Amino acid sequence: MPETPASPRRKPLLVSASNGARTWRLLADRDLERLAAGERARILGVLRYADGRNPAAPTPWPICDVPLSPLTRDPACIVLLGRAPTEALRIGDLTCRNDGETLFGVLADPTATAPDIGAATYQVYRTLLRVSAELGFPHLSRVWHYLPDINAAPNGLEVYQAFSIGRREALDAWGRIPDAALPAACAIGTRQPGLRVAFLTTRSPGSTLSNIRQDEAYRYPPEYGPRSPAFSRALMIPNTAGPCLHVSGTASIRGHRSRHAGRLEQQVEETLRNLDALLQPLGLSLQDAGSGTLLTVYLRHETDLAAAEALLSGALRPDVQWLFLQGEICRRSLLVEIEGIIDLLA
Ligand code: 3EB
Repeated sequence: MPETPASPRRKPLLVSASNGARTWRLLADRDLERLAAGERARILGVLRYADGRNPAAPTPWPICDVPLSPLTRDPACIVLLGRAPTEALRIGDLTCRNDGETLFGVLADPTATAPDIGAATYQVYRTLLRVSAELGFPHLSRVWHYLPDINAAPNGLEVYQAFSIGRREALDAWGRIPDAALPAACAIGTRQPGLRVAFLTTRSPGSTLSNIRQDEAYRYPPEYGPRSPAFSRALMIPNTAGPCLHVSGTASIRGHRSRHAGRLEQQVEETLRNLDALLQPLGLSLQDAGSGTLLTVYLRHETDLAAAEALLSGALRPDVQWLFLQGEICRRSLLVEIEGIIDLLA
């Protein structure tokens, strides 16, 4: 009998010992000081998660100080790294940093509250779109949105829906971004006032990914709000150090419907299936994700941490890094949302 040929390996992309292409680090903020000089020079900016009683010290980089409690380390910083040493670019009173191809910045409206989130979002998005174009990095790749009381409905309209309207109207007024090129995103609720938006934009366009298990969010039917949410399921940033995939907040949604209302374990499993389906067109599965992968996991209830962590540990390679945060998901029935950065050659 002829020997069966070894099964083809279809995954080398995510597996390599090299750290050369890494676009992120996950650190406690005291460890920012200890980053090696070479990496320190490549910092584009920081997303810092802390309970809000403990504000960030000033840094030479844009920092998005998010009042969400990390559940496994505190405070936690996601440090975004460029492919080369970065430099500051100033426009008005906003300072962004760039590496020649990618730009990072943070826009906040610190006093925005639930009733005025639509107007605040519109203004912040107008600024984001104008600034990134004026600085020469017009392609939105990834936007992080943190908004107060996301599940409240102070004017008879949910805060998340008002946010979606403000974002959509600013994009419509700008008129230059087709739906198929919308950025990867997340939108998470905090318990403090203030709209906080962090963004990555690029000189040349990235490419968006769809998810075969999920409708495009920008085509959700009106039952989820008068204007549909303007984001893509994922976006691949071309980076000379290696491609980097930004995965949007992904939840227990099939098509456009929420699944497994109130059931944590089933929601985590559905979410992992969605993430797996997202990677499928790349010839990859979640099992292939290795040390180039950072997942941020938002849990509505801190008490779900142990169960969620056990499920993730069972489904992912041990060298995947993750960060658990307590935050509110945009649909009330959802208990968990997972987003990620996957450095494909790291
Ligand atoms: C979803 O799939 C879950 O409005 O920017 C995930 C990621 C979600 C981004 C956004 C919303 C957003 O619809 C919610």
